[in-house]
Amino acid sequence: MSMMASPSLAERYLAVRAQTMRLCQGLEAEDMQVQSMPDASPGKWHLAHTTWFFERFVLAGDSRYRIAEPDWHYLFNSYYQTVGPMHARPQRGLLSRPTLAHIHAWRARVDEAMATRLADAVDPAQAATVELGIQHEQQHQELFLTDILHAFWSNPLRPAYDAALSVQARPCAPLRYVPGREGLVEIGHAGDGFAFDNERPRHRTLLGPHALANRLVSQAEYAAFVQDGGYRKPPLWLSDGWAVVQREGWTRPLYWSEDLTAQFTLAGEVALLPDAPVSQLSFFEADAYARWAGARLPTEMEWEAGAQTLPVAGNLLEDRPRLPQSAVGEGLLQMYGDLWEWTASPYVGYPGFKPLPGSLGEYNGKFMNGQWVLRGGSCATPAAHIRATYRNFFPPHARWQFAGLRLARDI
Ligand code: AVJ
Ligand code: FE
Repeated sequence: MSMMASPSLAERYLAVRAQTMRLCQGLEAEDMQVQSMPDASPGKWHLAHTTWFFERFVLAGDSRYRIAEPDWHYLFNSYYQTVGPMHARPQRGLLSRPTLAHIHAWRARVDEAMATRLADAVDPAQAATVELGIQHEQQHQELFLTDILHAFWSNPLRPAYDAALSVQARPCAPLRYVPGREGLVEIGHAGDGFAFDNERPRHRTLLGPHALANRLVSQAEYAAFVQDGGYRKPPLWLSDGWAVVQREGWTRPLYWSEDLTAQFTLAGEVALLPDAPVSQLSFFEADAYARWAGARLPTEMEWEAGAQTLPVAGNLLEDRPRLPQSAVGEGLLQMYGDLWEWTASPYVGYPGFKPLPGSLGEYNGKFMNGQWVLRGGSCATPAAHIRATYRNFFPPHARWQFAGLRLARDI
């Protein structure tokens, strides 16, 4: 039996902050400045916003701590209306000042103050806010990678985030359907471990007879949909999805080349990998593919019931990200890691949902309209951050995330 104590809050705080810095390795100040579209943020902004979160929600309540740059709170508040006004999201790329060096210095100062603070006894409410800040920083680690990938894709030189990343083309398991649980099942988070408010309360839900595909949809399978004219057949699409296809001229996944031979990844431009999962899809594309394949997307309840008994293991972020991999093995594969999975479920509160009290109640609850739930985490999701009950969410047209799909069907 291991005699190692679990890491303290202070140790986990510092480890997660250091992990953010590891993701910056190889990036230049210019890379960190780019905002390639209104929905994406500059890398520099992610570094500052996560720091703001700790300064505003933890340190600001401490009379021994001095906020050196109160004006920065306007710049790096994301969407907390009850905290105060904020700089417009689409204009984050205009913030050449403070410089990247200033933001690094701010991070160091906040880390020092946090370490001092966490060396003393912290009351449970403060500890919960620090924990939320840690989980928040982990969410932004994924968003950082997602946005830098989009920024590099937007540059005609198509620079690689990490040219040394291994690109493997290995075969994946044949597509199989695994029957899921039926009847009343419990989903949602209960107990002591961390969970966001949107994962609670644990409650019962009714599942019909269904089966989940054993793995994610592959690039070869998705290419067959494209070649079959999938993006030109209105009956395959939801009405709003078809409108986006028309308006934006979608003909293939966001990062695929027009001739369907290449894709843009964190390793730069590489060949399509037929057996690796198709990624950077919107809900609309995932839904249309499922219809074309004679299947459907799983509901989030079906997904969670399938994942509940599996160990949380897969291609998740440890030190540096790896590309999504092909799936090998038996049973349900890739439930965790590789890519987030779009579900058929709209993002709404569970029965009895209560947002956190105060300003942090703005964290998740106010986004519960017009978005869809994704499950399972991706190659950019920190391994210590994901669990069976975790609910990610994005609008149905969003297609720059590390997101793909798994098929499901009624049986
Ligand atoms: C759950 C990924 C949709 O991107 O706004 C970051 C995560 N929440 N800061 C988002 C989040 C607060 C959130 N998503
Ligand atoms: Fe945030």
